[in-house]
Amino acid sequence: MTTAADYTEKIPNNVSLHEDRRLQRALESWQPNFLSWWESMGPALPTRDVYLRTAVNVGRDGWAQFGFVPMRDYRWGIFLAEREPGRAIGFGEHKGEPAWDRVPGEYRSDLRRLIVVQGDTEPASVEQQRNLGATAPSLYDLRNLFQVNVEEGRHLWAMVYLLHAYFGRDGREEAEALLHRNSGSLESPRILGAFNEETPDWLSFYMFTYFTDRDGKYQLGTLKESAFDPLSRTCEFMLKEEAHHMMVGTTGIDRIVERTARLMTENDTDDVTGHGAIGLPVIQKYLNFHYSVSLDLFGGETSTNVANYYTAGLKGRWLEDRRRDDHKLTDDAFMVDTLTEDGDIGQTEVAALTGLNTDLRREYVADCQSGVNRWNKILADAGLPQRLRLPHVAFNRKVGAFAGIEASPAGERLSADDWEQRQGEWLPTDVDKTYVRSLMQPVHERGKIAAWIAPPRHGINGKPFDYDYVHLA
Ligand code: BYC
Repeated sequence: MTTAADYTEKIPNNVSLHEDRRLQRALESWQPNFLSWWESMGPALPTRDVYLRTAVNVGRDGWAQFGFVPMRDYRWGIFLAEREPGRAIGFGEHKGEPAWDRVPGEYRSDLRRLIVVQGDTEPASVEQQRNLGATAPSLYDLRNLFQVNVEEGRHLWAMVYLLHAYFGRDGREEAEALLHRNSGSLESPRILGAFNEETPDWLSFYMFTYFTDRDGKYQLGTLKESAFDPLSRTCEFMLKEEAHHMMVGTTGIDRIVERTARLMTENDTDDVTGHGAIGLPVIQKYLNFHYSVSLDLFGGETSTNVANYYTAGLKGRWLEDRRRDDHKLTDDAFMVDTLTEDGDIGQTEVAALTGLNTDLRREYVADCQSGVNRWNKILADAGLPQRLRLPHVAFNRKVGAFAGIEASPAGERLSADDWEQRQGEWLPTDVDKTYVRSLMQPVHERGKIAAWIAPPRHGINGKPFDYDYVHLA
């Protein structure tokens, strides 16, 4: 296998697709369905072409090319990271055995489930972001939105390739179903909660790319450890693209906080609504919402599913090879968040294997905190005393140990009545959402930017901020 993509083929790939005519034909017959899904559910704003990155190689250097591409002609390809010769399974009961090139019969349905769940999130996010182009704060931001969208489309291709190549007829059926479920649909919604929420404005978009894409980073990190080598290699390459999505979220919120802080200090006020910006309390509420729905994406605090996935070698831990233990965990214990017998929010010790969702979530929480620290530094540097915070893990949860209770962002348990009365202090209200939406007026003029966000420090691929990143139709 070479690392470079073959762009002479209908479906660019580095998996020698031409050597397997049946698979090639099957994927070529899925391709028009993907394209019609993209036309009807992908970015709604008509464009002529967009300055986009396209993956061309999976090697360390020069893996992507930049250029103007009509989005419909984007070359969605199939790329697996280079094979690591002699790769051995790193954890679970098969630790030390050679990694698998095929799917072992006994793990077929679990592996398919993991791949389908992963695959389902990718088109879901494109659907959620479909209408954002109409209100982009600048051409730079518009281009980043489209970059994220086309790459999520490619990540769908990555999972569809695995389904077609390794799961026969049920794999092909699952690949079709990935295009039929839709975000927010009542009849056939997307599988995971956060992917049925709306992304109606750009504050939500940046929060989503910060918090929800970051779940993607951590889940892909665990699947990269998988004993099933094609899954491992595809996730490794997806993580490379994912870094840009993280950057979009992190710097997007940086820039909103920066703009708000500047207007607060210049005008000596906490209330920036009169200046067309987003006040810190509203930013905090959006943060609370997106963080808490993203915590739900890790599943329950304790889970037999995750224990089974780990033991079987299907899904590892974040940075598995840096952990200093036996990588089997059969005799280990782990503290997880729980509701105690008295109904208090506390912790309890469980078998380490069943606590692995909590283990991953903790890595994620620490990473989320680093963004909050960055935004607080922007506030501190502006001489402001206000700070943003991550809410408590029990706040606004719909999955896991705290799904049945209500808690404040500080982690105090609340009665249903208290929650009803006070949730508007912590989650975006209709008034907040209407205000944020009122700010979402498109700025599609080269070099210009909306009043509620600061310009970025750097453009894309060495280009300036005022580059014509998108040519509208
Ligand atoms: N909503 O044993 P449990 C990304 C289900 S994001 C609805 O507690 P488990 C991206 C669960 O499926 C990354 N249902 O947890 C980001 C199970 O159902 P079954 C996506 C939920 O199974 C931005 C039952 O509840 N990738 O890439 O250990 C843009 C009991 O579950 C939810 C993955 O998630 C929920 N929030 O963990 C674009 C990786 N949570 O099986 C892309 C693959 C749980 O009993 N998925 N349930 O019918 C997994 O590893 C696991 O399925 C989960 C759940 C982490 C999702």
